[in-house]
Amino acid sequence: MRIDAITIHRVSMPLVTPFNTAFGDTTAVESVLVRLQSGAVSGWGEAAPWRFPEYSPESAASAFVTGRDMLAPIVLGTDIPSGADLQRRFSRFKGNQFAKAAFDLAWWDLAARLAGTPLHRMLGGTRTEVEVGADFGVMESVDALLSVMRQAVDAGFKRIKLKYRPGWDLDMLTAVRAAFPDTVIHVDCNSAYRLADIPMLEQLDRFGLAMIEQPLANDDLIDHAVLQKRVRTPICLDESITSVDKARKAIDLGACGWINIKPGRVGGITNAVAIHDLCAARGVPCWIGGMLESAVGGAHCLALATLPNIRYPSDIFPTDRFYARDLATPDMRLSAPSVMRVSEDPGIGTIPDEAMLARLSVEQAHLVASNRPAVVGG
Ligand code: OSB
Ligand code: MG
Repeated sequence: MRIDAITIHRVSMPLVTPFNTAFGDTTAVESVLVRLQSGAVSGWGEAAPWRFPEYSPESAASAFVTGRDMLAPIVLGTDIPSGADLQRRFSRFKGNQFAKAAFDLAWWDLAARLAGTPLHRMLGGTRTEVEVGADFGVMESVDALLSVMRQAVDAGFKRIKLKYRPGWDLDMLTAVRAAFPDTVIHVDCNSAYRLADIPMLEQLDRFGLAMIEQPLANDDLIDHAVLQKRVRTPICLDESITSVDKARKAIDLGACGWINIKPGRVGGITNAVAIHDLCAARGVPCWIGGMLESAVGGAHCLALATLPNIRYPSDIFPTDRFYARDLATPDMRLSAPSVMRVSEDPGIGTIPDEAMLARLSVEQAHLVASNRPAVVGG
């Protein structure tokens, strides 16, 4: 379809409670929203690299500029027949996966809306209800963590993910396991450790964790393969998997037993589906990760989580877990304990609320194609 206009917003969404991880402590999530317009129909995408390049080398500010000055010009006024075509055009620019993802997600929402089809059906999803998990950051005390974990277990969450970093590590897990001997738990280290930490990481096998998420450097595959030979607990790669090629190399090296697929981190839905299919063919199970996106990004994650090789509850949360009010409508809600139902409306079934978008936007750009036939570049 021809892209007649593009709008890009950088937003800052205040959290109801800080989210503290090995890469930093955060009180507001910075995210980039892209709207691609074709005739009278618009599609929305979102990618949330956050304010600082702490999780990955990108920031919301860099993704906004990359989108406005580099990606939008090769999209505007041209016909984009497929996600693969969009990715081929973007491939002349290295990296910048979150910036690319915001456009790719918008393309998929637009394509599904133009077809009058829910996105999950267009992607070949095989379920309409998705399992989601509970997540807890580093808290002020272990007692505080135990009390929110009790609420989550009582509410029926089927797995709990705990952030893990120096100072919030083996002692915390020992207390958690004593209080919750049978709960499915995993830890997310957000790349806090190095091979020198193998003695500590080997001790994690004692806790019967479902997996250890991203223990080593954000751009590493080789050291994770070394570590995976030393621990029984499967490693789940998050930060390290930024492309289909990285996923293939991780599997070839034996660097992980699971892959967490985040559409933002891998450059969009086109690549997320390709990684999903590769992992399915290679027998590596996956789940969908999140970056505390608004319900726009959350709805895209839900659609991806309907794919068949998603085999563990995903990081998709109800709006009220992190936000007083969602940027988008409808917001995210559980349909049953630990379960969300995917929208049957065309596309993702979710759009930003105009007033919320105006209130939360830090900067925005609006580009309109001229009516002359465009020359395709790239
Ligand atoms: O590493 O998975 C991560 C949030 C922001 C940045 C990185 C990560 C996370 C989460 C998300 O852990 C948790 C959730 O969506 O519930
Ligand atoms: Mg993670």
